Amino acid sequence: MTHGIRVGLLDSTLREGEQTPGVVFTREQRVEIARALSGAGISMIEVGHPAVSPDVYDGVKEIMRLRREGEITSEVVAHSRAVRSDVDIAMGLEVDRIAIWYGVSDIHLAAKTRDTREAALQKIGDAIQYAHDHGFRVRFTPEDASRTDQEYLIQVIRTARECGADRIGVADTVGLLDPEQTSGLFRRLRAAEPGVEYDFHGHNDLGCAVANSLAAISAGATIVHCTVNGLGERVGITPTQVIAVAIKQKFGVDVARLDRLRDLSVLVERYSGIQMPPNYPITGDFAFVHKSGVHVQGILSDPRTYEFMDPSLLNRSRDYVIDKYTGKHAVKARLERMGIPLSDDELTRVISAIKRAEDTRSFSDADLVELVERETGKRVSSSTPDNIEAMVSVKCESNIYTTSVARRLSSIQGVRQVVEVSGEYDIVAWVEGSSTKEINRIIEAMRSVKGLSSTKTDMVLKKLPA
Ligand code: HCA
Ligand code: CU
Repeated sequence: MTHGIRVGLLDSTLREGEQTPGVVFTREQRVEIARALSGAGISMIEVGHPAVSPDVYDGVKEIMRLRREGEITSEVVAHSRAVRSDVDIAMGLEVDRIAIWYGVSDIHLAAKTRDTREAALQKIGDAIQYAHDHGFRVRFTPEDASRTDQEYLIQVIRTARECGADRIGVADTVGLLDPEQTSGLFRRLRAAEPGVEYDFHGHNDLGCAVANSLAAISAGATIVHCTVNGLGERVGITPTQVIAVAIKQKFGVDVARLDRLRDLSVLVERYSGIQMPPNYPITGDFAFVHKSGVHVQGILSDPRTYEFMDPSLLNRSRDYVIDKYTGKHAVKARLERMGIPLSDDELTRVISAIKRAEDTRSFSDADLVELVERETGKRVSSSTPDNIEAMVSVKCESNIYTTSVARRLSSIQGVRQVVEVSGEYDIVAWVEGSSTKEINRIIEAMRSVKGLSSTKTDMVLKKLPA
């Protein structure tokens, strides 16, 4: 562990994240996400580019109201092009900091602005000076810094500092750096221009965004940019949940409340419509699920055998897959958790039944109870938690692809099965929860799926064996 590192996160879910294909946040969602990020203790949040559209503007305005009332404690940053009209809009909202950016690589200069290097320096300097003269803190981001001629990059950074920027955001806009290059770049920039603090903004096109962010921190960056679930242009940037845990693990620094990360991920899944795969690091469903008999045996005797971090720190718990690879230890642990103690002999019979069951991919608690009852003749169902079930019928909007709605519904926690049907409704979903409150929460999550026009819920009163 390296001590003495000073670092924080800038979460850009509301700016970079909204540049993900298909993602738009409503004003209310923007405010709710900002509150959640602040509640998770993130240092800075980039809340959008207010000059882009009225709803971004309104969202930022509301966020700043909450900021003044002390309900949002993160530093609020607004994005701005290097033009006075954008800066004016951001200043009118009284944000804490204005982040001005400009493409400075030869590729960007030639293709986008058609500026000479000199002309670009002029425009950059003018916009920064303008914001600074009005009393605003300014971060300047040389876009495409990772492909910019380094002598010119240093000139850009010097100009930005002289005109009043106190932070420089080094952007790997196309995501082509590796960790070694990232750390080399930061060391050179800091040596050449030590009068400012540095951010790192890393795109994930080569899957190196987290590793590059760690390298940037080791080389002196004091803020790293991230988005919840790694949203952003193309394949996105550094995921907040992963970098927060990686920084804790590597540097021992708390840059976010780790117990909030899973909820943040679920919230942003819901509002972005982009579901995380189960094998996603840290917040994915499988992050603390163990399968092979050898692994489970190890975990049960000391969880450190196959986990570097205790899942309870993330407000999560570990679980074991029960299927034909499963050993005795996992089945025993799962049954004990359900309050079902079995003798060695009974356990052996249950395990051999699991191994014989060819068509079952993995056993849920209910499957397991049924199997125990069948194999041992014991009646144990009463010791499983009482669950409430409901059948939810769903109508989709006429222009929507039903299967995509069905797929989204099936990934909501608590939704057990989803079928597409003909007739009055388009989809029927089977929902299960421990209380009516929980059922309501699940149905509310279902209703927030895009393309769904109405739902009808029938509670299950009695189930008969087929
Ligand atoms: C953009 C470009 C940017 C800016 C990064 C930053 C990039 O989409 O506006 O301002 O920190 O990746 O270069 O996201
Ligand atoms: Cu970016």
